[in-house]
Amino acid sequence: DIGTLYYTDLLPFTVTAAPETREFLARVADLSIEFIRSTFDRNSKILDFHQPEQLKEVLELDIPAKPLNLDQILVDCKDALKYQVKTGHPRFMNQLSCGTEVVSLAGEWLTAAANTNMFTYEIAPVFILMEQVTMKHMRDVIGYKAGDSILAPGGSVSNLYAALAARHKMFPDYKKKGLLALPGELCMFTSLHSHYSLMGAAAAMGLGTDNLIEVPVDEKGRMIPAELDRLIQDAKSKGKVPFMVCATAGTTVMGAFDPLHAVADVCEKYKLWFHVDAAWGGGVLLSKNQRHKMDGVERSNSITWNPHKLMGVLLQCSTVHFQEDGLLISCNQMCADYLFQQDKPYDVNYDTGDKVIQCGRHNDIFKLWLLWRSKGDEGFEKHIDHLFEMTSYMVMRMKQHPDKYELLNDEPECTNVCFWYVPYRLRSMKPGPDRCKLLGEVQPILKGRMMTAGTLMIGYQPLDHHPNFFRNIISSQAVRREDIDFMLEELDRLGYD
Ligand code: ABU
Repeated sequence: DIGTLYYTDLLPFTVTAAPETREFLARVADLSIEFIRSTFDRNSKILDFHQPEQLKEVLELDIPAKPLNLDQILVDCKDALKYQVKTGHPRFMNQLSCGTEVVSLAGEWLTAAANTNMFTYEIAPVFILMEQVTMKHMRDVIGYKAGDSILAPGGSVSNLYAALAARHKMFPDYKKKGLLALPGELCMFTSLHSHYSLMGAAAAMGLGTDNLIEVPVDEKGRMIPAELDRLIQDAKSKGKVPFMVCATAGTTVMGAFDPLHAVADVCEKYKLWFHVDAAWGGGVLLSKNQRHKMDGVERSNSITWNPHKLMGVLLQCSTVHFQEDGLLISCNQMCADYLFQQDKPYDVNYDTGDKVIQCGRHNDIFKLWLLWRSKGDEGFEKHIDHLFEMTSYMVMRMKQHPDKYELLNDEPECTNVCFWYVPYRLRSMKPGPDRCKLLGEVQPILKGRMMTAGTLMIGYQPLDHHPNFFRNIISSQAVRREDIDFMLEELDRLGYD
């Protein structure tokens, strides 16, 4: 019975403990497999919600002074999954990143076993080559003829890499001289509906959040290029120095795609860096039916694209691509000679660590590469098309009941379906500010009921002048028409009153 053993009875502490180690890991793998099985069981709950104080009561979280035996360690593993939200459940529609792709999970398991750092070819030879091949493939899909790419810890950091490169391209002396190298106050532009990470980049880079200038959007949430042009001129007239525009391909809430050709035209006119934040929408590039939404992306200088979103790769997997090769290293290189020796016994151009602002870099490539091998481009195209088919079905079903579901946008550009659920008592109320206020109050209450019931999860938020509304996200391959039918019935069951 391995339960009575301790960590010291396993490898590497006991060199003869291969069978015990195998048994322990097999039991952990069984727990993981059981979690996956129940994730896809539509009769299972998505979550067993507890308030934080209650959860602290039922979990044993303290770090002990003395070792615990493997029985307890296995109980800890089981409990951790017991109270975890099943983000791969077909009725979890809460987040842009969800779903459990089994092949990607296999890649993640083996990534953990390999436990390496991606900064040098020296210690990650296979994964570095995988990264090169996969990033080149993504650049080909984007339409870049050359370039460079890197995987970063999340879309926000990918966007930061793009902004750093943009500033470096225009002001290469900034790296050494800092603010003294700048002719004035730098500013960058993005849409009012863009991701908040652009604001974070402006703060982190020392521009100040006032120098992230937000461009108005149209009724679908797309940047208005004429407004971009006007705001650039306005900033210049005030003595500011524009250096970058970030268009969004798939805004976080409404899923809107900014018009990339028109934005590219403005960038060319003013000689500004053109970045596309396609963290969410980038996956449409893999579908012949959908990729027209990103026409013009090939004219960009850089693009963020998160395979952990529409492509369903396990968290986290974010990529940023540059049309110009050599810029990443020129911008970020610090030449730490204890790590990036130039006289290593292989071509050191394969070392990636000096291209990035971090030092240690997690292996996020294996789970992407393995999934892509298993699906091929063809499988990914079907994958993306399925998500959009499910979205169209949901919108069609909601339109059949306009009294119950009020759509913010009845032709979503991505798989975000934004709507208000209207409870019975508000259905006959006259439209106006009072009804609007009540509708905004109802959605969080309904969300609370979903979480308590554990049967459904959908996110909500306000936007501009709109009160709270639901944002339903379909980015999991597990979602079927029956889940959408269930979701509509469940909203009614939980929210009718
Ligand atoms: N990186 C933004 C993701 C936000 C969301 O999942 O809703």
